Amino acid sequence: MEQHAVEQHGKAEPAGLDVVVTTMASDSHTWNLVFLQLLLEELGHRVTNLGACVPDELLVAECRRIEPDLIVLSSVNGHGFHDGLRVIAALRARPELARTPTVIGGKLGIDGSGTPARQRTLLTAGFDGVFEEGGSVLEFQSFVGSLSAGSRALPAGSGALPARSGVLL
Ligand code: B12
Repeated sequence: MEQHAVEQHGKAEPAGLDVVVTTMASDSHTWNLVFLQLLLEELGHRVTNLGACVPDELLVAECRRIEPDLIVLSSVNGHGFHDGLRVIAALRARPELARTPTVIGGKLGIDGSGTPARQRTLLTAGFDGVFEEGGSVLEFQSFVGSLSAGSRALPAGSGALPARSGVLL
């Protein structure tokens, strides 16, 4: 299926972040992406929303092209954990995306709000934040607030999470 990236700039401010919002290959839900786009634009950031069912190759290619300050993966169909592990490996394999702040959130499995072990696995695989159901949006907002447009990557070795990332275990 042909994919088209939709760029919208909303209330973007010069100091705002360039953010890629996307789901992954298996997931056809879209309102989660619309919600995240509107939230981020309301916070003053520029969003490229790649839409639903994004193949891994396209996702990586668009992130390489855009060189965003933040990549936000959202999944709600229950496959997010497995899709996320595959996609973060593909992103981190690219030198230019190896340190780009990248988070995942939504309903990542079929067992409710997730487990510390699942979050830890995702963090170990390379995510900088995991935001599953239950208060995750406020924690996500704090995480985004902790990033600045100038710092295009977290410090080296930072499997380290910003203190407010909602994944402190
Ligand atoms: C509408 C819908 C569909 C529509 C989607 C249409 C569309 N264009 O989007 C259709 C009919 C296509 C569909 C299909 C399926 N669906 Co459906 N769907 C829903 C439904 C009813 C609403 C989803 C929605 O739009 N919510 C509104 C948005 C705004 O909310 P949200 O998606 O929950 O996102 C919020 C949070 O999760 C969070 N969030 C999400 N991502 C992220 C990321 C970050 C970083 C952060 C901070 C927060 C965050 O923020 C959002 C706002 O609070 C939900 C049930 C429900 N009530 O939630 C099921 C639901 C998501 N679907 C489900 C399932 C199983 C399926 C199917 C597998 C069903 C099937 N057997 O075919 C398929 C999967 C298709 C696919 N390939 O992905 C399950 C998922 C189970 C799970 N994860 O535990 C749900 C939860 C229903 C259920 N209770 O079982 N679905």
